[in-house]
Amino acid sequence: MTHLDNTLRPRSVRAALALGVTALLIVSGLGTARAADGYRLWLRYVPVHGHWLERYRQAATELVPGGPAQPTLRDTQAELERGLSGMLGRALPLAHRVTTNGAILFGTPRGSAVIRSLRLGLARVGSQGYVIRTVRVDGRRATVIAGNSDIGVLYGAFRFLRLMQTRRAVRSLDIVSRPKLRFRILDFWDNLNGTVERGYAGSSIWKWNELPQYLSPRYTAFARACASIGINGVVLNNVNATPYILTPLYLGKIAALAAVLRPYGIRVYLSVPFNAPMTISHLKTANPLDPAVRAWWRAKVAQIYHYVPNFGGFLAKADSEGEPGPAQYGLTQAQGANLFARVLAPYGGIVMWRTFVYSTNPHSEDRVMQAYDIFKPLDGKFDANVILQNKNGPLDFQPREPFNPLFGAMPKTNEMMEVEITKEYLGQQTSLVYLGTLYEEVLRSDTWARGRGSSVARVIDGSLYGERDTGMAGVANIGSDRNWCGSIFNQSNWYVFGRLAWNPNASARAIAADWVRMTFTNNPAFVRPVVHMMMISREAVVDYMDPLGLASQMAAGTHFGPGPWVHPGPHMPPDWSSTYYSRANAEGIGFNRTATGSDAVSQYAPHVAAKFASLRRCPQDLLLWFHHVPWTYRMRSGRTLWDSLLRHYQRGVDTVKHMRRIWAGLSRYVDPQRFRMTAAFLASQQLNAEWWRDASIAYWESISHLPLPPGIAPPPFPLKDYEAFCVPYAGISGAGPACPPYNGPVPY
Ligand code: BDP
Repeated sequence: MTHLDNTLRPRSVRAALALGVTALLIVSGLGTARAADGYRLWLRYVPVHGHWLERYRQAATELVPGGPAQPTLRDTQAELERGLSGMLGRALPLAHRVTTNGAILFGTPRGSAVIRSLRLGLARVGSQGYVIRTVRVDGRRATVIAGNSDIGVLYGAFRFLRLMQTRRAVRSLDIVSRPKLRFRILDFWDNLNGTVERGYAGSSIWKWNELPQYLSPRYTAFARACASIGINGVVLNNVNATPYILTPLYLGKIAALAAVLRPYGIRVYLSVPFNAPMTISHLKTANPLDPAVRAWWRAKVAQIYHYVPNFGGFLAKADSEGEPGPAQYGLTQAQGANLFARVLAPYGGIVMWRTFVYSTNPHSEDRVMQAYDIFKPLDGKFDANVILQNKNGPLDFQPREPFNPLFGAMPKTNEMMEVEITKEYLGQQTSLVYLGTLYEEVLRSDTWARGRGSSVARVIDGSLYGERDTGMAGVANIGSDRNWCGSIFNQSNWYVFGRLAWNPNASARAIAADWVRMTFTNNPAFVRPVVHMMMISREAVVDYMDPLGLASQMAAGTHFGPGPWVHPGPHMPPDWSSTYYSRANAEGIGFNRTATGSDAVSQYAPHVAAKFASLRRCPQDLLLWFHHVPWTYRMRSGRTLWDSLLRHYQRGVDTVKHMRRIWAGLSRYVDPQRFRMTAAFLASQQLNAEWWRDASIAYWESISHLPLPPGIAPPPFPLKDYEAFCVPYAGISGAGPACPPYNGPVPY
């Protein structure tokens, strides 16, 4: 470890550190000792007390960097200093070799002869994993945090800090971890004018007008938070992309951002419009078969890599919701994707090609079947550096959907999963919905693609078909709000996304518990009820928005609040309307997707298809997704469908009330600022849930003409008031309000 001697002298370092640690705490972004306003996320590093403090102090006596002071290792050291001094209340001396029991040695075998000599079996952890082990060095007990790359070491350091943050024993460690997925990416739906499509946490965190000269400290704080959970890629701009992002003005800004993110292992990707050659350079066509178009993209990609040498690649939304794509030229999705793949391949770039594509004749086919029918026949036709990006379900990020049938259906094609972290369809900013359970539900769904045990997790981690390029993308919920995500609990969804992208088999409950401990407190009197609240929160929104397999019943445009009455019209395509999905009429409700209906069930493996197709065996929480069922149908509970449906709405409201009560009893464990915000948001969520319940019941009553079952209160307003009411500006970026001014009673 001579390298260290060349740069830093231990004794002077020790002195400098003692003086510097206070200053460090004051100036260091997430480490700032400020009011608990959520800015520090789960990286709060608050002081440890009692017997844990004693134990941890013994286990962390000095820091020993094992490698040259390159940016990533420097940041790792800074994080360990910040975390340990925050938690242990004292600065740790820096040493160039292990001198005391409790040393923390971190680095790579390449950078440190000691780490090399420890034979940690690092071959198992690949380029991004790590080993944390209690070892003896020169007769002293030390903890080694090692990886094959500096970034692996950084991930390991965050893991080590998490152990202390969540009060795990650290005396005798042997942790081996490597990411199961290669690409763990946040997709920002951020527009260059600072608005965020479906964003509910303020404006974009990318301050394009300030870049490249001014680099907000937020970028570094963001990068640290991402690295702490293993996120290694960021798509900077909206999938509904504008061409400006590809122009030199923006490439310069992107280069500056990429340089900030780079030490944290985060690569930058861009969403690109398929017709950019036409809009930027006035080519007559964007047809991928045209040599001029191919040359244009080749030159453009060369230019991008000139600005950003570690550029990650493209994300493409093509032939979808008005975006241009290969279908316009009569070409396949593979021909479109491969155009990008071939120009990116020489640089090692990838193409994330979304399967959220509409068929050219939208009226011809059940909306949820279109992607499968378009992509399945193209299996094997995509270049090796293309990854198809499937939304978790076949429709569009609804509170509950069955898994997307494309998972497992394309053995010769890379497939990654896209989920929304932003809660566009789940109550948006103020509702408390922990999405870990939603993600876990889809990851654990068994596709039966290669028989039992072919879970979606195994499709996307490559263990089913052996792909190398695997991944998961989450539509970010991050904005410029002080608390990053619009609410404290929304932070848990960023957190769980990262953790599941690292290990899609991890438990949503265990991750929730870690997050609660790091974000609030380790006191079990707080952790237990809050984790419980998080674990029931998603089912609550399903109950009061889209119970029993209903989907897409929200208000048009804003997607905020109920809109089961939204029907096709001159400005409302059928497959964007609610009635298209509910198919409710005087006899019953639900979409018949069995062989006597659209036959969407046939897109699943036979075992799964048979289960979904059987009225008796279909999971009841997906009943109306697959079946059109009479109102009088007897459910397994013995109640009629009508009775059961209405009770779900009530149950959803009751769960929110229950969550409110839980939170109300916890004020003594939480600082006032975060307590009050969460309490107020839960109050608003209850109103939202009641609005959903009442409006939905009023509407279904008008269709079924059945009396309300006992115990279900009649809605306070007539249906026409619910139909006329709307919240005009909920998460509609750039565009005007989604409804006319409304002057009647306010049901929310
Ligand atoms: C829909 C969103 C829309 C997105 C689209 C997409 O409402 O804003 O552009 O998904 O994923 O759910 O492309």
